[in-house]
Amino acid sequence: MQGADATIHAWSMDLSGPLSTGAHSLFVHSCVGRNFVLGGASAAVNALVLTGAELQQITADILRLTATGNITVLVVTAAQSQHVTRVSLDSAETVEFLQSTDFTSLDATSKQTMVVNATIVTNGGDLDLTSSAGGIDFGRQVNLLCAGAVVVSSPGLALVTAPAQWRAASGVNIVSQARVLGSGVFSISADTDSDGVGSLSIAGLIVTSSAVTGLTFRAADYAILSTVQATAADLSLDASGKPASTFKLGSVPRLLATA
Ligand SMILES: [Ca+2]
Repeated sequence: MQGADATIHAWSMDLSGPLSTGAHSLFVHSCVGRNFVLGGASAAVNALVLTGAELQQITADILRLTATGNITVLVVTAAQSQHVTRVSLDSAETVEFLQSTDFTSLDATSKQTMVVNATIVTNGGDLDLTSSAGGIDFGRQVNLLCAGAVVVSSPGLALVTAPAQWRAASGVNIVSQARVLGSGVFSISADTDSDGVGSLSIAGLIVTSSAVTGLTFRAADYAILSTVQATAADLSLDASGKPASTFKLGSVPRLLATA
């Protein structure tokens, strides 16, 4: 199979040789109600499983995995995902990231609340996490490390458990209402390559644990769209470090509350 969009609809799959759609997309659907597991080493799970080794056999521009059940993501290394420009996950229930992953770029959409319990790296592009009807829960010491832009979007709350670091080269957009739990520091760097492109947009963020000691934000620009309440934490806003950049305060639409 080479050079065209392709669709696989499967109850189970066992990929032992290369599968290439070249610059085109590969769509894999699980059967109705069947859960999907991406990554890890074992296919011995009662689900449609694409192991890390099988992922490494796939070459595609977009690899889109859809399930009417849950999608569980286990360990994926950069080598295993290197031939796929973008992995796209879409679950009618939940998407759970249980082990650390490293993709070129990634988008994940769940209908119910998404669970992110391990660090996600995108080494070549964007990271988009969306829950269409629930929230997004980030576990303790879960980092987002992104070569492009990070977008976190949900109608329900985004629960961030400090300590945590979100680092992106070209912007961080938190469309969800965020709550910061846990302890220690939650830091966001939205322009890690310090080229002046990388804004931090926050739709609302409230620290709800008195053990959170700091919010440390660095960005080329800020869009604070609603209340940021640091509670007992120190709030630090910094420019991104682009040479000759200046930090101007005074056009922030609402008050930054630290009490
Ligand atoms: Ca940048």
